[in-house]
This record gives sequence, structure tokens and C-alpha cells, in this order.
Amino acid sequence: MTSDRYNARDAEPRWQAAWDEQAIFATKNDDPREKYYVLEMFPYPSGRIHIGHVRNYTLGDVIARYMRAKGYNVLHPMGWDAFGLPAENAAIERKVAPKAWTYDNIKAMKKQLRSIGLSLDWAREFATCDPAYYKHQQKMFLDFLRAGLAEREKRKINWDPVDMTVLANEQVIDGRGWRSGAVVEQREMNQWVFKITKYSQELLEALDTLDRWPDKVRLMQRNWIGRSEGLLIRFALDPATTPAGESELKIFTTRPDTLFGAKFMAIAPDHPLAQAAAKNNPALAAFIAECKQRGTAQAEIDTAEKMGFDTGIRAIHPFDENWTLPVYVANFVLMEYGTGAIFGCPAHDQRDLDFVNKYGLGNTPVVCPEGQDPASFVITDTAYDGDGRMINSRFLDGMTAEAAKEEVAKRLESEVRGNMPVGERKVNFRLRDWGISRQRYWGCPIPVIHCPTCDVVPVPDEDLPVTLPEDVTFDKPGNALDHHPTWKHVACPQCGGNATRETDTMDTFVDSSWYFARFTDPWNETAPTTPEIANRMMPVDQYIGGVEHAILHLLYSRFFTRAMKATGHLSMDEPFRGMFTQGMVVHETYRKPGGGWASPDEVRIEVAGSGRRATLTATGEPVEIGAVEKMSKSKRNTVDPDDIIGSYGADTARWFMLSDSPPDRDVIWSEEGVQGASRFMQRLWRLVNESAEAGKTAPQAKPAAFGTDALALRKAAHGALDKVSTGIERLHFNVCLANIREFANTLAETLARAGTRKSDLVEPDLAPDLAWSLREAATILVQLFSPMMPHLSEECWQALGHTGLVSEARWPQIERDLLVENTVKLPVQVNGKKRGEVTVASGAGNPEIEAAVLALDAVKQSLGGKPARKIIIVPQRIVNVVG
Ligand code: ANZ
Ligand code: ZN
Repeated sequence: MTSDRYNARDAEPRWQAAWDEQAIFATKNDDPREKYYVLEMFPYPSGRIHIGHVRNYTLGDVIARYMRAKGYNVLHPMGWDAFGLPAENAAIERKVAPKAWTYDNIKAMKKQLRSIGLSLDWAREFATCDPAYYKHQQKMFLDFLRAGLAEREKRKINWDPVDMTVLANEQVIDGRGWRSGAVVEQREMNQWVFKITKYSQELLEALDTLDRWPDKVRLMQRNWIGRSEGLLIRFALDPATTPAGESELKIFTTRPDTLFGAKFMAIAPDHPLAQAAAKNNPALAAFIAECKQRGTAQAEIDTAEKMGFDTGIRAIHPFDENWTLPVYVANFVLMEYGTGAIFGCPAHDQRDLDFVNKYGLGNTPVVCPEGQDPASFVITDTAYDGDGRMINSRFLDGMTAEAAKEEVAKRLESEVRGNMPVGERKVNFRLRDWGISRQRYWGCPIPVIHCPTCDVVPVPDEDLPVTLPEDVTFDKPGNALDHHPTWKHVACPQCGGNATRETDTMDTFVDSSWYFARFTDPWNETAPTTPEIANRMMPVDQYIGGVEHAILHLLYSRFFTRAMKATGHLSMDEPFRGMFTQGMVVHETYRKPGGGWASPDEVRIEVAGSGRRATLTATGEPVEIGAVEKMSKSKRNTVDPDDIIGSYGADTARWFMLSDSPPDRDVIWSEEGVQGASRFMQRLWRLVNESAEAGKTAPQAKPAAFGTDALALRKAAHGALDKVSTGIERLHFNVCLANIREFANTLAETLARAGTRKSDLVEPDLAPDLAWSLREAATILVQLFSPMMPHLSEECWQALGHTGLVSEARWPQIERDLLVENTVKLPVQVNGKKRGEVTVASGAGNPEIEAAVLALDAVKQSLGGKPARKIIIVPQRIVNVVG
């Protein structure tokens, strides 16, 4: 006999061991069934998993377990995104070697992951810092180099002079390094880049094919790629005002229609013309130097005050040689975009308007919104960037802005100065090539050698991997690889002379740009992939991760997949067929009376009247319940998965995580909610045991006919089966859980009616059809919750007397004829008096209900043969006929 309470602490490790022993989650590449690849973004081995991981992996696990039950050959692997800065910081702060630190963390986190009961194929596990992994990454780097997809390029970078490293734009805050606080310098340095821009157009267009991606993620990618169609225009410069050797200024504009509203020209501080003008102008040189100190991050530029410096140079309007415009150096013009130069039209561009308002250059509106009187249309503080008709624009007047764009482009294209057209249509992309050089130790070494005679020499394939030395020190700033006494000194593979290794390592985004492909055959020692296997197992059917990776990681992976195709490692373009971005786990905050924050486990919550009251458990002092926020160390509003699993079990944590919110929204972690999940788990356990007991007398064979109760139960079971199946397929897990609860209630009611509660002393006399239906219902119930609470479901499976593991059982077959719609009975009134009732399908629409009502004899009689004037239907409640 089973005990009354389900003991998760005892059962969970037991079932985990059973799954392991039989290796039921190991995927075979030669399995003939259709494959389904589900993947969650692999974790960084920080040392501990956090509750967000639990959510992420639970979502994936539900899909993996469901698809396995549906008969697919499911691939559900796990690994470690193991390179990166924290390992070096640990080395500096705690004097532990990055490698040891990383692998220790992996060990600890793996144990934690196992305790969640995930259906993972651990046989495929790898860490990106394994030489056996990064060896192939180095090989692909060399392949990309040969294919012209990797290059060395002089690049302007943010240099942190204290940490002695390149910083990403996001790491420059108010012009200073995010860690060191040092003023960041703009430097030109040789950097390795991947030529992602070769695929700009393709990466953009293919977004349309990704119909199982969230729209917002596709939009973010689209904006990041940033395609704009515009015109390059060569403005002649007035020779009298222009430094020797300069004669024209080329700009990029998406609004050639606004040319007659131009008030000034602006160039980037590092534009060659600015440099030339600064030669004899110390004040300008100082202004340029000041601009360069500012960060280059877009957000920084967008919010910084617009600043400009008049160079004294004048540009000539392309449609009027007597019209000249002042040329400014401006801090909001970027050298990296377009041509690093613009014409400014303040009436129709906010930045330009802010600029002229500051420098008193005025504005002339040239596009008038439809319905506005051109005579009274003025711009003061807000630029107008919408559509309209051209005004104040000579030959363009009266045209739509669209037509004006075309007209200007046509005219300037056919106008020639010095053998070249003045205007040229141009498509520009915001996307830049991907700079992958990092001056860091704990990353994948870039496999090239610098030789004084032969220049850059690729490491021969047979010498791979270039492994990281382990005897490194972190006692001085900068790159420990560079400091190493011997590592970088090698003989040139070409001439044999003294040469040095590249000491830059790859951006860790490279590591995560192809791991999903490696999972298909991680055992291949000679190549990154086994194309025939990778092409069969890829793409990932469902990828799941945080929205913080919606842009870079996904874009880089899409690029990498194309680059791997170009170099023969894969033969598809898109790596992820379905993408899902999960919400965060958030928690309320607790502010202590004296200031500072209390963590949830230090706080006791009581329900007081209509509200809740919190006190410190230790002292009884009151605590202020603060806002619900993203879990963070600083606010101390975190919960530790180990604690939760230790006290409630993994199934409870999984259930709660899935139940409370749609998976793409934030879920508020609350102790009350977890307790509710835990109680429900116990309820399921009792329910299944009672059903097992009741079903004992059931015949083996399916009865030929079913009574009312049995039939109703069967309808509920198959209805739930139908809803939960489609719910899981649509990732509407919270809805699935509600369906399961509802079905559990029906089962409980049926049991109660059958009088089979275990406390009954008399053996109940159950009809065989009902006994059979109870056993069927309990079996379906267990299978329905098995993806969410896999351990409990195994225990229940056993209690029901089934053999084998529910984790290996096929998903139940839906009996479609049990799904016929349920009906509702509606009272019918005629002129306020009840005249009868109609029975209609519960999903029936108004026309059907009206027809049914008018067909009632009682209604016909009351109306006396006249047509009804009006029929008022209160859904699910009542129908009123007005005669
Ligand atoms: C004149 C103009 C008039 C513009 C107007 C806009 C509105 P997107 O859509 O992002 O491609 N621009 C061009 N190069 C720039 C640079 N290097 N730094 C800063 N701004 C630059 O934006 C194109 C517009 O951004 C261009 O069209 C240009 O300003 C500006 F009513 O030209 B426009
Ligand atoms: Zn050489």
C-alpha cells in the first residue's frame, strides 16, 4: 500500500537514478524516427544555477518530454558556455586558476541541474573551454579566413588604459570604462572581424521566413541590421573657404526630398575634412579632441547634448550655386555610418532642429502635412518627420514627399560633375562587421602567427588546437596570454624564423554561435560537425532563452550557420526554426527598518486583514514590503533553487514556475504560490491512489457501453488530453496547468460520487464501466502532468500498476468522438416572461441561438405569429425575445 503523503525528497533522486540507469534520454543519431531538437540557451558556469535557469530549462523539458511521448526522436542536450571574464576576475580576486574555477563550477551546477529532473542527454555534454571543442572553432576560423569571411582590419575601438583592454560600446559609461572607471580612449587597432555584413541583406530578408519567432525579436533584429535606402550626394565646397586639397563633401541622406530645407552641413569629428580643417585651427582641434573622449555607444550619442563647431567651410547647394551652407563638425554625426557627413534639415529631423535652435540657424519647413495650411505651418521645437506635400521647394512644390525623393534622385543622378554623377542611390546598413578580438586570456585563442617576414600566417590545421597555457599569472593588468614568458614565441610555420602567436582571443559570442551544431555529433574528433548528421538533426526546432539575447546571440548564430554552410560544415541557413523568449522570475522586495534589504528567507509573511504584513523572523521587527522586481543580489530578493528543491522538491518548483503566468511574461515568485503548488502535488497523489483503488475491479477489456458518469468522465479526460496537447504545442503552459486542475476536479467529483473514498469501510460496488473509466482517467491525468512533474508521475504510474516508465510511455490516443461539444441550457423569456428553455452547443454563436429560440413552439405562440422585434442574448445566461 502506498503512504498518504508523497515524499518528493525520497522519490525524486530515486527516479533520476532510474532514468540514468536506463539512459532513456540518450538520443541516437541513427534513430529512424522523425527528429525533434529542443534546446535551451546553455548556461555560463558562474557557480550556481539561479531560478531563471530553472524556469528556462523547465520550459524546454516540458516540450522535450511531450515530444518524446509523441514518438519523436528528441534531441535535448546541455553544455556550458564556459569562457569569459568572470573566470579571470575570480583568478585575480581569489587566486584560483580560471580553468579550475570553471570546471569546479560546472561540476557543482551539473549536480544542481540533475536535481531538477531534466530529460537531458548528458552524453553530449561539453564546455566551450574544452580544447576538444575550441579546436574545431579554430579550424572554422581558418576556414572563414580562407573564404574571406574573417579578416584583420584597422578599427576604431574603445581602449581602457587601466584594464588595458578593448571595451564594447556598452561597457563605456559616461566616457569611462565600466570596471576601471578610467577615461576611455578612442584608438585605431588591428582587430579580427567576421564579415557578417556580407550577409546583411540575407539576414534581413530571411527574418520573414522565421514565422515561429516572436515578432518583437524579429523587429529587434530588423532594426539592428538597419537597412535604409537613400542617396549619396556630392556637395561642392566653396574653394575660398576650403583647406587645400579638399573640394567636395559627400553625404548620405534618406530624405533627399528635404534638400530645400537644408540649413547646414555636419561632419563627424574624425572625418578627414574635419582633420584637414583642424590643422590650422587649434580651437577646432580642441573641440574634436573633446568629442572623441565621449563614448561611442548609440545611447550615449542620442542623449548627449548636440554640439557643433563651425569650420568656416561653405558647401554649395546642389540645385543652386549661389546658395551656400556652413559646414560644422558635430558630435552627433558618426564616422562609421554612411559617409560620416550629412546635410541638416531642421524642420524635419529632431537632431537637426535641436542643433539649429542652439546655433541660431533657423528652419524652413518643406513638407506640409496633409490638411495643414502651408501658409501657417511652422516648426518650433518639434520636427515633423511624417508624410505630406512639398512646399518652399521650387520645382518640387506640390509633389508628395515620396515623389520628391524620386525627382531629386533622378535629377542628381543625371547631373555630372568631374565625370561623376552628383547623386547616387545607395542602400546602407547599420550592421557592422563583428569584431571578435578580445585582449583576454580566458577565451579561444585566435590561431594565427605574426611573422616579421611573412606577416600573418595561419596556424596549420594539423597544429590545432592552439591551447591556452595553464601557468599564467594575473598580477598585472592586461592580457595574461601576452605576459606569458614563452607561450607566444614560436617558429613561423612558413619561413621557420622567429615569430609570435596572436594573443587576442575570440569574443565569447563566437563560442555560442555554433554549439547547437556541435551537439549533433560532439564525438567527432576530426571536424566541427559531421555534416550528414548535423543536416539531419538541425535546425533546432524549439530554442528557448532570455530576451536579452534577442539581438546579438541570435544574429551571430544566424551568421555562423551561413558561414558554416559556405565552408562545408552545414547545409542550411537558419539554425533555429522556433524561438521562444521567456519572461523573468521576479520577487517582491523587503526593506528593513534601518535601511538595507532583507532576503525572503529572513522574512515571515502574515495575512493581516485585506493586506499582508512582513516581519523579520529573527527579531519580529516589521519589514516594509517593497516593489516586485527582477531578482538581484543587491536587493536580496533572490531565492535559491537548492533551497526550494530541498524543501518542496523539484516537481513543485517546476509546477509553480509553469502555472502562474504565460511563459513569455514575468512570473512573480511567492512562497504562498509555491505552497499552493506543493498542496496540489499532494492532492494529485491522493487522487491517483484513490482512482487506482477504485479501478482495481475494472475489467481489462474496454467495456462496450458506458453509463452517464463514466461517459462524462471520459469526455472530461479526452477533452483535457486534447486541450493540454495543443496547449503544450503552443507553449501555453499556464493554460495547460489550468486544464489539468479542472480535469483533476472532475475526477475527484466522480470519485466522490462513486463513494469510493478510501475511508469507506465497505468495499464499494463499482460498475465495471465506471471502474474502467476511473482507471483510464487517472492514467491520462498522470500522463498529462508527467512533462511538468516527471518524478511524481513515475510514482503515480507505478501506483496505477503500469509497467515501465511513464517517461517512456506513448502519449495517450485521443478518442475524437468524445470531444463533441458540450451543451448549455438557456432560459428563454418573451417580453419578460419565461416561456421555455433551449439547449445549444456551448460554443454556439448568436445566429444559431436565435434560430433555436425562434423554433420553440412556446415562443412562436407567445409572439402570436408576428416576427420578433429584437432578441437579446446574455451569453451563457438567458435569452430575451422582444415581440
Ligand atoms: C537629411 C535629412 C533630412 C535626414 C531629414 C533625415 C531627415 P537612417 O534612416 O538611420 O539611415 N545621417 C546620415 N549619416 C549619418 C551619420 N553618419 N551620423 C548621423 N546621422 C547620419 O538615417 C539616415 C539619416 O540620418 C540621413 O538622412 C541623415 O540625415 C542622417 F529631414 O539627411 B538625413
Ligand atoms: Zn615567416
